[in-house]
Amino acid sequence: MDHAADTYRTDLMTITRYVLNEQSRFPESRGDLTILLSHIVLGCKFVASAVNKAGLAKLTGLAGETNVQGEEQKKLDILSNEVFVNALVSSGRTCVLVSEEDELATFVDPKLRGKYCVCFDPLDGSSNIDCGVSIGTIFGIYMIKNFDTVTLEEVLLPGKDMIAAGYCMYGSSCTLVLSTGSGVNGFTLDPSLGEFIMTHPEIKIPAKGKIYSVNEGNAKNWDTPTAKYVEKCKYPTDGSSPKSLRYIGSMVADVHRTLLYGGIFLYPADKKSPNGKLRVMYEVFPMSFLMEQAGGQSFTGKGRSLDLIPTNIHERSPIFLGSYDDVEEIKALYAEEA
Ligand code: AHM
Ligand code: MG
Repeated sequence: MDHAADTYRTDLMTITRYVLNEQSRFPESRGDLTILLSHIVLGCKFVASAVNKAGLAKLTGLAGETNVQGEEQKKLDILSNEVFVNALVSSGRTCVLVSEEDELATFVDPKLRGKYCVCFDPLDGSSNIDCGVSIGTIFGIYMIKNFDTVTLEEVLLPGKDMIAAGYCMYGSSCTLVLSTGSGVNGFTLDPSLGEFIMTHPEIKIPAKGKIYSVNEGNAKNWDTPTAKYVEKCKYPTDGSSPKSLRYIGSMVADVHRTLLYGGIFLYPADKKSPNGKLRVMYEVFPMSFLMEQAGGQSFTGKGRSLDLIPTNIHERSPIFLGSYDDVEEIKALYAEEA
């Protein structure tokens, strides 16, 4: 009998092994995406460690700067942005970086350029940093043909053109969820090994869920379809049970729960914010890509989220994403309105 195997799993599917396996399905691949992803994974491990130590290292608190959206920036946001910019540039596989924390896109020095454009929010959910609630990194990756001469206009691409997307959640454990366009897999950081191990293979979102997730404090400014939908969640008229409300206020955590348990996450337009709050290129697109890859869907109130074509790198859009059938319901309410 194999005693070691009784106590320990000894054949581990690390994220590196998984990505290399994926690469071997494309014999012509030169391993560029594998290298890029390993640099992103390094960035996630660094930020995970910094988040864990934040209280201890006195990294929390305001750094006295404001970011592009005029929000106060926390020290951990700045640190995380630096970590990812350095990791991405030094991979030698990127040409343009779009970060929530930087007003302008970063064009990588031609000597270090590669074919990928990475859009990312280095530390999302900043209002949750100081109280130790889950926060995360979100990223989406495009391949750019003419990367030597790439211009800003050439990276304003629809989300459906992304070739990979993912997020890393710094929560009770550190979980990285990734799709390279053939399904979604989840990996959990084993701190003793310093490796992400596959713990959630082939994630599929339930077709219908029992949870809705929205900031109800904005209800007085909602449009009719959103208001009607949330009313139906609480007072269903078809004999079904009311849905439960869960809202963390960290997109990564709210989307992660939605992906695993099913249900719907909404950040709608409202009278004060006609485009909602969440940013198209590094929040809406990567999460919508993952949802579709897991069998769910994502809607903007007008159409499929991944069909949007951004006109600037920090553009915002309303978003409704999650279980296929739940999103169908909100789509029907918007169709009634049209
Ligand atoms: P941030 O980029 O400033 O952290 O804001 C994004 C966050 C998302 O994680 C979350 O879904 C949303 O803001 C919550 O907003 P609100 O506090 O308005 O409910
Ligand atoms: Mg954000």
